[in-house]
Amino acid sequence: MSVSFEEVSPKDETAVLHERVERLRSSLEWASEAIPAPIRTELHAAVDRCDERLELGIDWTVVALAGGTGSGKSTLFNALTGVEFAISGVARPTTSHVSAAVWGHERADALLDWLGVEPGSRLRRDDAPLSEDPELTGLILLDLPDHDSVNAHNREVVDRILPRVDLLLWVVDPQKYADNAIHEGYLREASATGQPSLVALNHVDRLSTQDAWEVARDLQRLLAEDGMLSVPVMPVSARTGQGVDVLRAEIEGAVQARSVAADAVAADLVDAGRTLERALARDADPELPDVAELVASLAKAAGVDARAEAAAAVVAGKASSVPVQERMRLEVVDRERLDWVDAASEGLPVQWRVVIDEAIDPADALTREIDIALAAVEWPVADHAPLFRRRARGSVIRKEMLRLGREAVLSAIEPHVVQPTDAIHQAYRNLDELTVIARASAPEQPAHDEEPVQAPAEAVAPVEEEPLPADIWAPVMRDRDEHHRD
Ligand SMILES: Nc1nc2c(ncn2[C@@H]2O[C@H](COP(=O)(O)OP(=O)(O)OP(=O)(O)O)[C@@H](O)[C@H]2O)c(=O)[nH]1
Ligand SMILES: [Mg+2]
Repeated sequence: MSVSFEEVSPKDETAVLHERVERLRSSLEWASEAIPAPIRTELHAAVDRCDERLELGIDWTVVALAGGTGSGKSTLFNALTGVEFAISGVARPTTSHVSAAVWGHERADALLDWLGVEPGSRLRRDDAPLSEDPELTGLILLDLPDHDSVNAHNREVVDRILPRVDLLLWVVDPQKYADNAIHEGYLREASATGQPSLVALNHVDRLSTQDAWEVARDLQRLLAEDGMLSVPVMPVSARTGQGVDVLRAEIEGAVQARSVAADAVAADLVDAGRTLERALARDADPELPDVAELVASLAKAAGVDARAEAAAAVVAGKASSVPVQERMRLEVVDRERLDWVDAASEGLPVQWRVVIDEAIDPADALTREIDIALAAVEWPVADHAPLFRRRARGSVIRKEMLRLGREAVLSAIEPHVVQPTDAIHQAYRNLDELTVIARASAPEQPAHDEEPVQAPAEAVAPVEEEPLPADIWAPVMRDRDEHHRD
């Protein structure tokens, strides 16, 4: 038995994705208030979904047959498995619960539970002679209900399960391939979110070869308009079995090539990044304000500088004593704190200013912290020095007092101001990193976007000139460059 799929153990990939998901989760926690609630909910759902999917093992590839009622999903499921397991029929809609076929030695129960497949709807290699295809090891094939069902329960099942699927296999029939419901409701979405997809044009045994080819070309054109420029259309007949081998080979390729599940998780994260873009400012790079400057200002306001000068004066014999340590003034801390918040949130959306403001200690708490820290300092004793050492001793004690005072102030603000600001900046950068990835992997816009009303007549002409391919069962692919020239 080949275990080639398992050999491509994508452990490192899982680890990297796990790390990213974790970073995203903690960034969301830090930044929660800075992100509008609906976006936050969406992001949390994406994070949980990715987390759960990674947890369940990306060495399984979940492929789902999706499409309208009667397009032949269940029949195709049976053709691919070689077992009459899914119920196909003439009463519409036929399927209202999900069936799964599992090609693997393990049971994948946790993953099937997560997908919501009932125990009685799981077909395993041990239970039945699933098509003997070692190349499919690791595949979980799902037969879904119809996506645009008259039955609300069916639609709910599909909408719940689709985001959890690694590879979508859309099954369309020649009558309904152009239906808006599938293009607008699903294919554009799958293309926008980057969810790996394949498209099978079923029922082609009912068409002449010429008609099948024309429908496949037209479907390819519509897919390009949906943004699916590199998704092949595979003509098949689930009833006669024509084209099913090509489709199976395509699925094998997906299962074997690398982890489709990892791709799906990555795409999910990229999509989360796109959602996030709405909540982040473009090209903002938060900078930590000057900590030394803040410390120096606060220390000065607390009288540290004046006391250091006084100590030097005592050493020089120009003063008799060093004044006592003053209490920190609340209004000074308040002002310095606000300046800090302003500088720390420069260039960021306004909500982030609020988040930083809330993350750092309020002024009264900071004032207390600074007072406590300064009161705990063991200050050097300033006494008269012999004449010839006055200058040097004065300078040393001045510097030492400044150093001790500033260190004390720093120790008070570091955990309550600097660290929380830094954590929020880090959260912002982590989130922004995701939007950068999302922007980098944005799908190519179909050329037709610029002319939404109608494709120009000349765009159709070259299609008609296409020679009929020798092998009608080969996937139909529209050349990208050709598309751009249209
Ligand atoms: N001629 C022909 N008939 C097909 C083909 N595929 C499916 N059928 C028939 O079309 C009807 C519907 O097929 P199903 O497999 O139940 O369709 P489905 O997509 O699962 O439908 P729902 O479960 O209602 O969503 C059945 O009578 C099938 O025998 C095909 O490729 N060619
Ligand atoms: Mg069905």
